[in-house]
Amino acid sequence: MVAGAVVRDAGDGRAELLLAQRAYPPEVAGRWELPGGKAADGETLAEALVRELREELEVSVLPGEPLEQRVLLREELTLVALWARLLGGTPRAVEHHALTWVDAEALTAMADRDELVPADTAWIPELLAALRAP
Ligand code: 523
Repeated sequence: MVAGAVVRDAGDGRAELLLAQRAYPPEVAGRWELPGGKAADGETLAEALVRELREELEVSVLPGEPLEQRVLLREELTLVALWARLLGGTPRAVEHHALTWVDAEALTAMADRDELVPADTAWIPELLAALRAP
């Protein structure tokens, strides 16, 4: 299972992260996540991320290094996040309720309000460090 930490330069030197609001299942609908999905047989995590974000967001991305935290979702299902950059397209919420770009302050506020998908909270320290890096 792979998710993408898609970051962009907001233009003024600040970095922003793309979050997607889940539409299903009911337990997590309305909460925000790093978008992604399950790798198919024979697919690398990077290949799966490229495919999933093309399907879910209609963008092409360049996958990079994995984030350090790996999240055990359930037995034999580990969630790995890869840093990624947009190569082309404007993200569109094909399967999600909505999409948003957040800076460190907005991500902190969402985390404080408990608006993230539970598994994804494992990445908050790493995400904030990257968003705050000069
Ligand atoms: N998560 C999760 N965080 C996160 C993702 C992308 C997924 O906790 N950033 C969990 C939520 C679901 C499970 O992983 O319980 C499957 O995610 P999903 O539905 O995005 O993956 P799909 O689309 O590959 O899986 P199916 O809906 O089962 O086909």
